[in-house]
Amino acid sequence: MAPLFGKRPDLPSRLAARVPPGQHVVERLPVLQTGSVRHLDRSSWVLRVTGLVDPPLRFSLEDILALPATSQVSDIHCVTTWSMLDTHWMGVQIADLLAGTRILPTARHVLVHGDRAWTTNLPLEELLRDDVLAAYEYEGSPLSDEHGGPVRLVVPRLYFWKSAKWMTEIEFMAERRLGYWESVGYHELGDPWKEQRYS
Ligand SMILES: Nc1nc2c(c(=O)[nH]1)N[C@H]1C(S)=C(S)[C@@H](COP(=O)(O)O)O[C@H]1N2
Ligand SMILES: [Mo]
Repeated sequence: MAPLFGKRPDLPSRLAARVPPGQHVVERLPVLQTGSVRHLDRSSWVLRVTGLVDPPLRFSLEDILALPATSQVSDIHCVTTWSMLDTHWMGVQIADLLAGTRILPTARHVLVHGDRAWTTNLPLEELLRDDVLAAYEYEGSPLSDEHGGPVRLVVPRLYFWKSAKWMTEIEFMAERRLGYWESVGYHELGDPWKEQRYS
């Protein structure tokens, strides 16, 4: 008997192999955040790259749009057990974003800041993977407020709470500092294939 997958009981087995343990597939990307959806003014928004980098960087949305663009199809896995397959994103790979600076050898961790003090932490090597994007388009349209526009992080290999919406700062640090969910018991890494939901 074929296993059932929540809202997609018809899921063919070649797709089922892409769904981590304990997850079910949804057809639309839910909208989730702490508090309400933010609206950031596109003309005054800036992204800062701070901490253990030389020099620090500061990007307007125009600056981001002028960097080399990468489009990518990713599977997204939320710790609340939904997964969405084949999401389409356009944005800037982290290597392209950081081309104008040098990460100091003492940097080991990053804290990614969203709007209003919301943060999430990542080990440096997870940020530097080539499937991590500073994304500004979702499914062919500019990223909406609901999904974190103008620019959000997309970290497909980890549970979706690592993908900071309304991104305003990427801070490089020597020591780990826990983000919003990590500090209340979510796993510090959050690998969906290892079901690293809570610590
Ligand atoms: N700034 C910010 N980013 C955030 C969050 C948040 O509360 N604030 N929530 C995270 C969580 S828990 C999830 S599941 C995803 C949801 O993204 P979506 O609304 O585009 O589906 O955003 C992540 N990024
Ligand atoms: Mo989430």
